[in-house]
Amino acid sequence: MDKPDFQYELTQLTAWQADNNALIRTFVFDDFKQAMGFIVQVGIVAETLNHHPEIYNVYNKVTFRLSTHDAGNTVTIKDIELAKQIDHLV
Ligand code: H2B
Repeated sequence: MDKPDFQYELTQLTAWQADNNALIRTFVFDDFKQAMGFIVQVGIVAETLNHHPEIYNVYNKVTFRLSTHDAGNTVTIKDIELAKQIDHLV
């Protein structure tokens, strides 16, 4: 029963915006140093999961865009897992 689980998990990611086959969330920090530190933490998680976000940074803001390239740039359970782990870092 993969599909209902997937849809349920998606509804639990309230801080993420589902946009054009991707999950998107922007984090705002006090300064660039904190933003960089967060990116590095997310990078470690991404390596552990072998699933890598697109990362966009402007000074104290970091935006992650999650999609699965191997699945034709769609949102899969891998993106949901990465989003959950990113949320746990905050
Ligand atoms: N990250 C993302 N976001 N999507 C993928 O399809 C993907 C990945 N595939 N990280 C992984 C790496 C794959 O290319 C390697 C070979 O496992």
